[in-house]
Amino acid sequence: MARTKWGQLLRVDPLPFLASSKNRLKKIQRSDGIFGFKLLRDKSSDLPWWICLAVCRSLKRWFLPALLGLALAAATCKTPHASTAKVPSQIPDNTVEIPGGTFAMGSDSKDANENERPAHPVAVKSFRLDRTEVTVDAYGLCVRAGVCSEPDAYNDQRGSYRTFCNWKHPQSRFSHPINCVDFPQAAGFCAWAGKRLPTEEEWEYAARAGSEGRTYPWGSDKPDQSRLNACGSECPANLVAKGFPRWSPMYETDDGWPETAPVGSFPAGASKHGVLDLAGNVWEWTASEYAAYDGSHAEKKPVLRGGSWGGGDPRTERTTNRFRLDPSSRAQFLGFRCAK
Ligand SMILES: [Ca+2]
Repeated sequence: MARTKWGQLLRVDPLPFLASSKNRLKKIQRSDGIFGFKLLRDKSSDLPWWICLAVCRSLKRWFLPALLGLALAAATCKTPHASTAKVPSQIPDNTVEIPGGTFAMGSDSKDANENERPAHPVAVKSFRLDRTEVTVDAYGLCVRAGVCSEPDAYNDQRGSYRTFCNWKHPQSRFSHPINCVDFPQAAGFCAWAGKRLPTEEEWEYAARAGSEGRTYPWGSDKPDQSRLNACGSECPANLVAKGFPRWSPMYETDDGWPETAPVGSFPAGASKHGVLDLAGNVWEWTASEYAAYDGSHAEKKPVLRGGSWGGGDPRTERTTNRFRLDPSSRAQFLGFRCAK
């Protein structure tokens, strides 16, 4: 343990540490006389967080300063790398600009569920949204970088539902949306890519074309095999063949994809700003926890939007439809896109 003029709790001497790495230490002095260091980490560093522990001025007041130092270190040094990380060069920027504005969020229409009511004005600042859902290929880069964990079916579903997880078929489904990811995995990928998950407000604003208030991303026409990948005539037979119950399709035509489709396969379903697959393919995690629009209750569950390849009811594909799950949920219907 090194000794410095600032005390005896310093675990390393910062000078040789600075000389031998790309990390930088910033000296911190609190108003109550406590000294310490904040580590400005290089992304590639694997140095443990305790190296950032604050230094006390003397042993006379060791307990409280050490406690404060520990809290300071945990708050500043153990934040995700991505907040200061460079965007991985392998990830192309496929975002589109969504100009800000005010729109009526939610719906009072006869098709609206209770949690979509009442429609209410919301202002959204300009932001950028991924044009497509995050693919198996892109997510794989994050896994191979050692940042993201592998997707899988959720808990007791693993045995039977694993076949639907695109991660298990990386060669044939590299351009399909990554699915079977929980909320932390989705948020972690976006952070690694220098982005974030969109809020629920941003998602709906983009899907509705703001004040145009579209019922579906493409307009008001009912969903069909040309607009999205939902459960068409191709879907029930595939489920039965894999040993699952048959369920009713959304439309009686074949959209070509019994499970997920490569992202961007339905250009006729694009939003006003060219965002693809906002309806169908996979439900998309948002950054927002569920709260009733009337303020009556809230839940610690992220909201998902957009419907999926398994959707049999066209109402689930509406731009105002809301779905929420426990953040640890993973399923073949769940994916995401990022924003910034
Ligand atoms: Ca389909």
